[in-house]
Amino acid sequence: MKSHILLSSPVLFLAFFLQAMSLAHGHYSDQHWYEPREQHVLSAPENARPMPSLIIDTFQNPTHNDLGFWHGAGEDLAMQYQPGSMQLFPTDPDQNYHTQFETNGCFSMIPWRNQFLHVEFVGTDQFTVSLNEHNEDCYPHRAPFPGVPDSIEASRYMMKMGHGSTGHDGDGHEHDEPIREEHGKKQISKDNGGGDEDDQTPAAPPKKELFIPLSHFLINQNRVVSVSFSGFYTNRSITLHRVEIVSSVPPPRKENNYFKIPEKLPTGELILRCTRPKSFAFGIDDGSPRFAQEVMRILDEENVRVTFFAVGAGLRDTTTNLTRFYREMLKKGHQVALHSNTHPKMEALPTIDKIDNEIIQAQRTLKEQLGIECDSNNNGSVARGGNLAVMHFLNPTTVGYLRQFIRHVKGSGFKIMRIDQCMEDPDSPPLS
Ligand SMILES: *[C@@H]1O[C@H](CO)[C@@H](O)[C@H](O)[C@H]1NC(C)=O
Ligand SMILES: *[C@@H]1O[C@H](CO)[C@@H](O)[C@H](O)[C@H]1NC(C)=O
Ligand SMILES: CC(=O)N[C@H]1CO[C@H](CO)[C@@H](O)[C@@H]1O
Repeated sequence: MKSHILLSSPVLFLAFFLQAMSLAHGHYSDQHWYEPREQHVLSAPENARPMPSLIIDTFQNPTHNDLGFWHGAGEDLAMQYQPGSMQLFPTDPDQNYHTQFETNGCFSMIPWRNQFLHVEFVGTDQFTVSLNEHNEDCYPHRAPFPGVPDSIEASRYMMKMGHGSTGHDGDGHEHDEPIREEHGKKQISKDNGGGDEDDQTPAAPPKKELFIPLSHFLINQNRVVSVSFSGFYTNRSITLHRVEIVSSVPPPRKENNYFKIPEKLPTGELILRCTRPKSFAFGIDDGSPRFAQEVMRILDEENVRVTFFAVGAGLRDTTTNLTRFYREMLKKGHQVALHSNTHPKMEALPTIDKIDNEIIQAQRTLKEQLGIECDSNNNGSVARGGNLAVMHFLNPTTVGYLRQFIRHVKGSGFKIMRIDQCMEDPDSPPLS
């Protein structure tokens, strides 16, 4: 059967013209405009896999992807670049690697919304893949930047190649499922200008592939900023070779263990902003007991209500006095909310049960100790549009800034309130 495939092309309206910007610790430099591609029709040869619709990154450059935009690490992720690949050496689930669709505005993923994110890599599959939404203004100097991500567990979307499918080296595969060069990949690399056809390096570790329907990423696909890799459960390395959008996935076959796209698992909504106009809220996380009374005094004197996120284990430890502190804060009209049981990095926990337990134990403790039923920022962020601040009271510096920060926010014309109030939760108490 002969098929003709129409590739939709991005039509980009670049409404924002800005200078250099930075994301976390990564630096953007030497930026390029994304050149809209020409609309073209391709005819695919019989039985060929459809040509890729959009190649995002084949790691031909250490700082830019194939679209001409920045790729690099957030946080302190160690990396090693080689032409054609980027090896990541994660030590922490919060570290992340981004490859951007657009630098100076929002990228619309709508033309590809029925297609698939395809990633080729070598190494562990214990990580998450995120599609990151830009902020409402499509402006990197407005907070929050980036906006919300939706994250997907890579391991669920792996195309696992079967053993013995081509069988010249028997079945002695101790480690991870090998993916053979013969399946699918070569057709994709042709688009790259070929070049590695006789690259038969026998020691090269097998490449792995994953396919994620873009529809599984529940973000506003009209304003996408990047694809990122994060949530590293282990410290085993990952070598990225190719990130692209493709129009189809290989059909289920014996060789790929009858690969089938899994169901989308529900993901929570990540909230980075207050909704009430001119509101501003402090979420104050775990703190050190020795600063608690000072925080209380500042909040009393400044007459603001905040939301505390309490860690269960700290409440159960009577030497911290935190249960008495939070009881008093509740009486004063502050909100106390859940901040896990022992404050681990959730994505680093080995099982879903362990993650659930962190929440369940903390819910139990908040109920027992405080009778509550549970269902990063700085001053510059206010000017940039941020209105939801995460605070701690763990060291004198943050506590020292608290009053100054409150006054700066008030002075900027915001009303400070609890998070449930700034999110206009119908169950929140009226503003005082
Ligand atoms: C990586 O993790 C393993 C166990 O999970 C540990 O033994 C090893 O020391 C870690 N290596 C680094 C560099 O953190
Ligand atoms: C413990 O917290 C309560 C409530 O805030 C406070 O009245 C009391 O002085 C605190 N005790 C110590 C030792 O800090
Ligand atoms: C503590 C701190 O960083 N303060 C700064 C916050 O930003 C304002 C300008 O928006 C500066 O004036 C403060 O010094």
